[in-house]
Amino acid sequence: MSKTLTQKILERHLVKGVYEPGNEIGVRIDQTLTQDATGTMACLQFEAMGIDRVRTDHSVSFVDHNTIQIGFENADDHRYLQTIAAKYGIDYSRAGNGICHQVHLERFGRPGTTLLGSDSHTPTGGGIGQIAIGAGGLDVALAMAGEPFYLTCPRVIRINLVGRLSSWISAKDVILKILEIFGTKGNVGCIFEYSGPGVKTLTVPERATITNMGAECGVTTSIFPSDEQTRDFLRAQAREEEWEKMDADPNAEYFKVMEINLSELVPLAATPHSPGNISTVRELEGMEVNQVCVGSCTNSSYRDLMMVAKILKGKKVHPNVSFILAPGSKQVVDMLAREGALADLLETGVRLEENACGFCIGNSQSPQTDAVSLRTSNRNFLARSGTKSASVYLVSPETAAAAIITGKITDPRDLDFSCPEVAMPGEFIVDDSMIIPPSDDPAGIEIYRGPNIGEPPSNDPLPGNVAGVVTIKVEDNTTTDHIIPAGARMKYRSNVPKYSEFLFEVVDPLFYGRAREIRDSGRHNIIVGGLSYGQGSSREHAALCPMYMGVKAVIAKSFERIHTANLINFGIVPITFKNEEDYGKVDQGDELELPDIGEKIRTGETLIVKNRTRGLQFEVDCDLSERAKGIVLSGGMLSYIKNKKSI
Ligand code: MIC
Ligand code: SF4
Repeated sequence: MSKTLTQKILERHLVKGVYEPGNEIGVRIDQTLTQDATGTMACLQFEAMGIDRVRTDHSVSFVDHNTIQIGFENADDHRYLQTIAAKYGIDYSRAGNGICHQVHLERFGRPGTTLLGSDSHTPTGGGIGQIAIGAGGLDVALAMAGEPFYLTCPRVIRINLVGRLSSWISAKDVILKILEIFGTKGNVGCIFEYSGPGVKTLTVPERATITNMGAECGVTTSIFPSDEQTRDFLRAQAREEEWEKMDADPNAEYFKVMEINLSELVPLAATPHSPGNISTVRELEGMEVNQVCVGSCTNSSYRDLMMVAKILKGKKVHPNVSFILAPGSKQVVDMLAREGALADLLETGVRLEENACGFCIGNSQSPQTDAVSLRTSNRNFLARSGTKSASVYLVSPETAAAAIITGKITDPRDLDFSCPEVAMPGEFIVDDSMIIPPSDDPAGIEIYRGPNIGEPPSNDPLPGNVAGVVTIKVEDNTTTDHIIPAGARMKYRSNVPKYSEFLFEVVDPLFYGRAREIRDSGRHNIIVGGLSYGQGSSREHAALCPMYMGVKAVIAKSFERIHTANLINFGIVPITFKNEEDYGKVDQGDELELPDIGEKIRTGETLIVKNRTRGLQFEVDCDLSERAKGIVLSGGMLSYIKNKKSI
């Protein structure tokens, strides 16, 4: 039987279930990655499992998010992560070495393998032919302990690339086009598999830009074949022996097939406040720009920054623009320095940030009030930049560079010079000295714990009846950035009681006070959401902090994949309206009851929501696998594991 590339890799790793789209399957995970903002909690959870060494082929702990370090908290977390890595057999990529996805692609990603990462942009690894999936920290901790990762066996969508990108158009425009077609919701349970003659025209970093931002469509992951381009990249990274040719069979069947002609693409932009709002740059041209930020795991490779350096060579940053650059990795900077491009960039008047997530997560370089900020990153959700009134447009490095020169949104094809060429180097500078290998004497390692690091909070089993108040009702496309902000608040990631104070801060700053009052009065908090609730990041704090505040159920029109898994892992029941119109039958402040919820989940009987305030009731769905039912009824994964007495 002909197979898709996805099927070939997943079947190689299948340990539970039958490969049949829609089924729950468990797969072995070869590699894991964690980053510091999700990693501390993941490591605390891993420690609680009582395993003495990670059981993956390779696990890496990256420090790239919280590198601003205002106060002691993040520096303490980094030290904790370093000691955990040394003790448990994990490579530790120090702050300054680069963004997890960029560094993982350069140094560790391997065709044909599985990678699970506690960050939603882990699919970047799909650019090198890996099945690379983002998940909550607890799921990654379980994978580090050698447990399978459970997912819905995906429906594979083939994206057939034909043609070749024209000058001034790049990989970012490809993924923005895909976002225009597929949108940010409705793609749960799918994988994008790229194929066709256009594939060989794209280098690995270009492919990685495309798979990285596939995350914004809500697919499980995206993957490119592993071919001669992949081999060239691995050779240039001095690890050609890790190459393996991987491709789909010629007659493989797909859930859907879609063709994109690369030659027809034009410069595109995602307009505020969603990566799914796509316009052509032409439609936006002339708009004055206050800030341009280049970097993030989407567009910070050697190819991208070299392109920006070449476009800007000999020019100055427009006086009204603040130009921020956050390189993806130390390797990228070393390369730019060797080739003189770093000096060219510095001459323009750039403001250089560390090799880290930087501006992307909103903990630095927040733009001015009402600013127009052009960014090469992947998310422009309301307030993510740190400035609620700012309008963030997501663009390619070429479009960003054009605005740095002109001070306005400019179609780069209108610049009065031709597009520079950037060739991939035959050899990258390989210096892994900022990756600290695990200790040879793990017993001798004492774990460092700063005062901001708390125990992961526990939860009680799900009560027989849930009865409480709708503490908040939110709209369609509520992202995890809305549920719990990152940016300046992220330094409390290891301190759940403190971090919980910022729940829904962007949407409704009074949420925390209300939730506390309801919880402390012995009632349950219930959240009501619209379509695609929990879009965006993998941050499990968007479930963990609500759990801490006594949220027992979220009733929404639909959910996104990672957030659903996180809710289940923390014992919060994800419930969907049977009829979307019933969303109108509940309001914030309504008293709700879900009678016999425990029993009904166990038996699969239809769940009823009684709205005591309005005197009406309606049916809802709670479609959980047997395993997920067990977890939710136990009050979350940690209690589930404890009850099973083993993992
Ligand atoms: C993001 O881009 O939103 C983050 C910050 O990288 C998150 C992870 C986190 O919240 O720590 C993600 O994408 O998963
Ligand atoms: Fe970091 Fe931004 Fe990428 Fe998230 S999206 S991993 S914050 S660079």
